Amino acid sequence: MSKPNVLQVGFYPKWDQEPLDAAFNMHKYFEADDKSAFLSTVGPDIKAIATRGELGTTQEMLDACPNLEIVCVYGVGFDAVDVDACSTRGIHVTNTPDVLTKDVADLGVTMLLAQSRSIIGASQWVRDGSWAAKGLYPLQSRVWGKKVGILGLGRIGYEVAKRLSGFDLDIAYADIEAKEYAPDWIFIPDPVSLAAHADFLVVTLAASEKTRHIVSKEVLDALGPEGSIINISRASNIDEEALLTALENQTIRSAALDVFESEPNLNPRFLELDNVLLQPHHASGTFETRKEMGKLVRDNLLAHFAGAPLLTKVN
Ligand code: 8YV
Repeated sequence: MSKPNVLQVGFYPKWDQEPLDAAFNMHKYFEADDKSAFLSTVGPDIKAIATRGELGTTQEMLDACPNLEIVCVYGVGFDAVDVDACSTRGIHVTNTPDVLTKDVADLGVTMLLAQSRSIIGASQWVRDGSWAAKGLYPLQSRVWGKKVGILGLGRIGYEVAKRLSGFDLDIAYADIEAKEYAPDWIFIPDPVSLAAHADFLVVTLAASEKTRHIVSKEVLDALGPEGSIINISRASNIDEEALLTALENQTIRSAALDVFESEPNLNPRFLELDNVLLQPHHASGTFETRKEMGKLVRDNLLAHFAGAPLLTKVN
């Protein structure tokens, strides 16, 4: 039997690419110079799309692949896939939940600590000789004892809260309803009130049209000049223009960000700021987790073409 044709939207490491190439005809969209011409040529034969969380699918891809049966996302976030359009056309969508939760939480906590204790700036102070030339590094605000607001207490938010309570921080959270697995944490459902309460606002919300710019100018104003924001979710959850203005005017203290609206090409205003920690969307980027994510993409594809139940269905 011939191998199913799969449209591969982005790069995968060789430990994923080799088994994918062995089981499927992988058509590498990201390597094509003329993407539209490539889609017109291979589209009618495509049965599956394998994509990455931040890349998702475009309308052009869905339209060019009339025989598409399944979209497999290498990532937990599927906001870049039009799931409703897929459901209407009877196309399955899968993602890679759970396997990445703790790595994403680890990076969020690391970013919070690194930014608030100025780890990058202090390292630079040592490296460039400032320590010897200028003396002691400027003092920073204490972390422990402060208040954290977790915006979205899902799997990742929960792991962030659990870790931060170990740093003697007070935890509050917003979500659509109070969670029974968070008995000691304060439930403040309104994002503006959560920001007003918090010294650190950690954004861990799954992104959708409904959560777009949920961190608005009003939320940033409520966070205030002593407040910091950490985003390990999606850029669309924050009004980036309002965030840049708040950082430039120091109406919030600082930000630590793993995601950006036009990533990987950031708004250059970010690069001018010394009160922001910038990370290249790599919260799930460990060998162990990325291998498990790749395996889930593959196992969902294999299950689909074997007529077996999908492992991690979205729709
Ligand atoms: C990945 C992610 O960086 O899981 C997600 O939603 O954003 C990340 O794990 C990305 O999907 C890998 O391409």
